Amino acid sequence: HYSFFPGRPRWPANKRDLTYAFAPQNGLTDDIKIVFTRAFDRWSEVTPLTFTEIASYQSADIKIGFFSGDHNDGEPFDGPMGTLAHAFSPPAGHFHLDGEENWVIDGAPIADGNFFSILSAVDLESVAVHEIGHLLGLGHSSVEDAIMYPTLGAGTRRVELRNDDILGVQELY
Ligand code: TQI
Ligand code: CA
Ligand code: ZN
Ligand code: ZN
Repeated sequence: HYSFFPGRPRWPANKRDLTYAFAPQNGLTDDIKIVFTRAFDRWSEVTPLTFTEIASYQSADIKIGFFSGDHNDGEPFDGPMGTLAHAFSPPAGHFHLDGEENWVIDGAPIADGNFFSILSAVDLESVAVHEIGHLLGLGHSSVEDAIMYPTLGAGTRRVELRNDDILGVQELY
């Protein structure tokens, strides 16, 4: 079953059109950005929310970036595996991904010259869909195939919202 964060934080009722931006220093390719577009679309399909990319990182509601190790928010990343990403509940909108993971898109590693191990491959879209759930106010679910279930096997892809995820987000919006 789905859950919410303590106090049930959510984006306010007068804010249904959310903007997002990528950290400028990350210099992300279009392939990577499209994965986030697909992940946001899954949630906008089942809610009155819309998500639009804007250029300004400063003024975006949702700020997405890849960071390594300590990145000054008190929750340092830890290299391959362990913590993959974290997102803060509404209305913080910070969405950080561990830049040291072996991220894959549609089964292919994001080319960056690092040593790549299939044993630690992490599907970027699966993590994006899960973290957006947190950004919208969902906590973890006890339903094993729900997007908001708290574990994901290495190399596993899980991107389709389940009924449990949909019922949870529709209770908020
Ligand atoms: N990051 C945790 C997560 O997003 C951060 C976290 C731990 C957390 N406890 C929490 C967030 C309680 C909200 C509430 O769940 S993670 C997965 C999954 C992670 C894990 O790096 O462990 C995904 C990030 F579900 F696969 F295990 C994304 Cl998809
Ligand atoms: Ca990590
Ligand atoms: Zn962070
Ligand atoms: Zn989670």
